[in-house]
Amino acid sequence: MKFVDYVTIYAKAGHGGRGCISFLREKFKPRGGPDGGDGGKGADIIFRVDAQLNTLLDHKYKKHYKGRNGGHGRGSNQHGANGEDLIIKVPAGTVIKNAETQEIIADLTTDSAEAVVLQGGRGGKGNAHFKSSTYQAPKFAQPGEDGGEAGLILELKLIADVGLIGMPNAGKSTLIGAVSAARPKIAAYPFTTLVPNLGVVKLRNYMSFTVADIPGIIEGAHDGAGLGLQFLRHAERTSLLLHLVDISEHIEEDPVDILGVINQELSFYGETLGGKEQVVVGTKLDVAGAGERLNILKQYCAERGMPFFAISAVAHQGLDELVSYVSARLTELKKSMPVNTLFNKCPEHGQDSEQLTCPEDKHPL
Ligand SMILES: Nc1nc2c(ncn2[C@@H]2O[C@H](COP(=O)(O)OP(=O)(O)OP(=O)(O)O)[C@@H](O)[C@H]2O)c(=O)[nH]1
Ligand SMILES: [Mg+2]
Repeated sequence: MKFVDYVTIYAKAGHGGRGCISFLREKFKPRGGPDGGDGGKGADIIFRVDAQLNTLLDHKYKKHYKGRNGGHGRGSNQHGANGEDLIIKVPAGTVIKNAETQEIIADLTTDSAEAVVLQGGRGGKGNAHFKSSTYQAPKFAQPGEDGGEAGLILELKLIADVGLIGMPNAGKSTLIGAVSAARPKIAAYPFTTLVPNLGVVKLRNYMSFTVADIPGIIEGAHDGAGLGLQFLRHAERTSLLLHLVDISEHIEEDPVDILGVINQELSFYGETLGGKEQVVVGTKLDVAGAGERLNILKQYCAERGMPFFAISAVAHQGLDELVSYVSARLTELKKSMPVNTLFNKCPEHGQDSEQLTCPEDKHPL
């Protein structure tokens, strides 16, 4: 399926129905008084997460959404029908922004989470409302109000605990394939992965964490080289980055230089990634030969107190150690971070669900 993670759409909520001007006329009630009903409310535009979705593809082709208008009020105090709300389904991790102001309107991260992004217009009041002791026969009613309308940017930022980053061919997809049920394409040429893959790593103690395999990055990516930096948005919400560096014997480039190039690109992307905690992973241990490149990288990390693991995803070496470390570290990070994608958040106040109530108003989570 095609992966789309950025679209611009236009949406308009429904217009409120007109209030009615009417007077009761019955055989023995010649002046029955005003009985014009109110107009119905226009449809709201609501965005809702559908866990089955993992792309914004639908919105690439359908770009205009319009909510139904409210029905007009009628005589005999009949209220116009409310326009049925228009629900637009999006994948978990969708950020909705106003296209003009770039303001974030909603960030929908959990299944079934929803947000009213544009309000339907209020229905107008019918003339029955305007009757008073001095004004018995009002000949006016309110028109319905306009519904909100706006250009909206939908941006998908995948929800994953761990992001795999590194040069093309570093072995990112092979790793995710070895530790999860994900089966991405793997090949001996750069840019095999063109869109991110998600995998769930299940541990023996029934814990699990999610990993995002991000397409490879090369020097100059911030200037558009290779696939650019666009896919790094999917690493933004992760708690930990696994930085994969190929340590095979036949590669000439210094592994520390490779690490530096990628980290430079991450800092070009911004603080969210440049400052994120990393675990350095030397890959393809089975073809590391005498281990010269392995040792250079290992020593570099040791000197800087950076966690380092050497693995072979093909020969299944070092994977258990890496997975155990990542799982333990995520648990620690979870404790120290009050708001994190690992938690269910209070939909109203973004509070950590490990607490029993949201302190804002003490409602249970
Ligand atoms: N010998 C050996 N080869 C590996 C290992 N891991 C990956 N490879 C090979 O390295 C090549 C690239 O692996 P991928 O997993 O596709 O690399 P990637 O980082 O996902 O690459 P891009 O998607 O292009 O960014 C493939 O030919 C893999 O078979 C490993 O542990 N040992
Ligand atoms: Mg790949």
